[in-house]
Amino acid sequence: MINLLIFVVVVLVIIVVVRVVRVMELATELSGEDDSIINRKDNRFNGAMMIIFLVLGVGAMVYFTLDAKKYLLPLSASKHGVIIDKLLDVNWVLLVVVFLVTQFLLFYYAFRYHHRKESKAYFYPINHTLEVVWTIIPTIVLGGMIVYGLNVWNNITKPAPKGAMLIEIYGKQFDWTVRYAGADNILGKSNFRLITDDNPLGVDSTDKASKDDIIAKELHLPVGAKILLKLHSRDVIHSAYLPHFRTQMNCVPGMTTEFFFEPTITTRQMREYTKNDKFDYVLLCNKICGVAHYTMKMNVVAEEPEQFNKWVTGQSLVFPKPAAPAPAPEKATASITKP
Ligand SMILES: [Cu+2]
Repeated sequence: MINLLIFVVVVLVIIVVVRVVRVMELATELSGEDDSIINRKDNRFNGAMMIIFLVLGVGAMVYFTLDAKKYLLPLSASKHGVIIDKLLDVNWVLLVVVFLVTQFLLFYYAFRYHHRKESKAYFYPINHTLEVVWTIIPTIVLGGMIVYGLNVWNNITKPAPKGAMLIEIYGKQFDWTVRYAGADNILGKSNFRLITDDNPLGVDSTDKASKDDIIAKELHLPVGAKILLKLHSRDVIHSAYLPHFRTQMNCVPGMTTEFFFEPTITTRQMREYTKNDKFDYVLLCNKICGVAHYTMKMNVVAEEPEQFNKWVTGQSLVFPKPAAPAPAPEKATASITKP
């Protein structure tokens, strides 16, 4: 109902504007003025419109930017995420300052120097100093940003330290499976030729390291741990994306990719921070990989190491140990007792 009312109001406003313009045209005709000649009033009006456009435009930009804040990710839940966010913040501050200054000058000058019959443009052919200044300053600023950005990039893609906890993330159309390396922290070898219904990751059962590997349908991460994700795909290119951890890496069939990160905030803490009891971290596919791409997500739980250990020990092994055979019933044996 409210939408219908808004629509009716918009239509009425358009009709009123059209009528007012027509009345103005008729008034000009009656006064005998030639409206094809741009007069001083027109120029002043256009100049003033420049300022109105500037104020409305910047006002709308500020309003919509603040309004869109609710759609942004909450604070970063990983160590390297903090430096990525800072890099973005620095970029935004620079962009916004330059944008505001240039837009103000652009529209203010259009207003201030609108055409007047008596004024004449000042001929100003060249100024080398000015050109040097506006070339050198952007060069230094942009050069600084590139060096800063590369530094951050090298920092987040540096090799994982020895002993980092290995977790395999395996993507296929259209779900994820997780494999933990177990007590030895070595993921058993895998090969796509070994994939069966019972062995969806094609793990090699003859490899000793695979004996304690654990398979799971939920990704649990102990906070404070150093985690090295090993990423695989069975079919097409997927992209494992953990937005809250500022982590993303392609999963490419036929090769292993990896990403090292350190989670810092548990799910419980993030629920408190976002004041949302239903908040959950999520692993998404961020590469359009087929018709059901959008369904390709997995729940992620970040928790204290003790809780994580409890959870991981309750998960099933990739190759569950065969149940021990039931003990044979004791045979009644005649015993000879010496008198
Ligand atoms: Cu995918």
